[in-house]
Amino acid sequence: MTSVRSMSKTILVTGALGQIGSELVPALRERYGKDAVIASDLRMLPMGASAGNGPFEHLDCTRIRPLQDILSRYQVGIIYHLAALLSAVAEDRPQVAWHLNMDGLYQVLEAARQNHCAVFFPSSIGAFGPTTPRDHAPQDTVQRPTTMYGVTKVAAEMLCDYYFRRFAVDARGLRLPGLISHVAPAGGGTTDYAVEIFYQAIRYRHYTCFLRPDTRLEMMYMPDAVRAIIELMEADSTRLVHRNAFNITAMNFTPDELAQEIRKHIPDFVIAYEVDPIRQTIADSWPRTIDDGAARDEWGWTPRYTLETMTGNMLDKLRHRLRPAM
Ligand code: VAH
Repeated sequence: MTSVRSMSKTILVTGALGQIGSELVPALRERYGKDAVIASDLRMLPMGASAGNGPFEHLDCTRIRPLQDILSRYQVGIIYHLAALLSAVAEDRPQVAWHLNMDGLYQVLEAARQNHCAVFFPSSIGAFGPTTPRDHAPQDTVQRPTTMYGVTKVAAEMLCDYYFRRFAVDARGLRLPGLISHVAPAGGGTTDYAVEIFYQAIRYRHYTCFLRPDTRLEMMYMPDAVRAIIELMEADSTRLVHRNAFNITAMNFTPDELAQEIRKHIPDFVIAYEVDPIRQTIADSWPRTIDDGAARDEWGWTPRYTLETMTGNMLDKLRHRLRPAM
């Protein structure tokens, strides 16, 4: 087996209208051609939207028949399976989270097995728990998460490994940190503050944060995350020892440190704190920092954006779209 790309036919992306999909789909289309990438989502395309000028399919990936139908109709060779609930929503609706996050992945892996597809699966630092070392959490370590989101991510990592070992499904994945994007809003995660803060800083020069000022978490700017996903799927299979669930990160900071960085660009920006106990408990159950040495060694992962460059870029991009409130 060599790289996934060399054996690929068409690409299917589930959850394409979500936070990652909104930027991954255009990047994949740019790289492989617009008709080579089928975007799909449980949600319908908003009126007048063009799905980034390529094919779009309405798909509930927990149902295998329509999934199979798309795989054979488009001769799909790789599935980027992004459809999932994020941590805070999953805590609010644990039964729905289990159904979407687990049944969705199971059907995707089964369909991939039957149609000889490779699979990308996004795990998360949420796959760790309070008994994981809180600093420099290793690649291989204790994973006893206390959230439904984390439970589904650990089970999913194991299911991907199982499908590779048992059926040779080339299932690869990353443990992503909090993702920061100016394209799509975050949707129900614990790290959403690091996206919302930029919108509020430009509009109101004020943000009320739902995490404590000293809550340190790993983070990454979306262009780095999109590049990491593509690089992993193109990596030479023979170099991959882990294959699935690589720790990766680019930066870590606290809300207080992010606010200080924003203040370098917007000096009168003010941050206030109103802690949401549910999201704070989730954040406190995750490591503060992780070790991404395996990703660096096995497929050459290197982040490009730091806290400073990400902040400058986010503010530049958003200033073009948003007007400050009067
Ligand atoms: C969440 N952004 O907050 C996601 C992520 C690292 C956390 O998986 O749920």
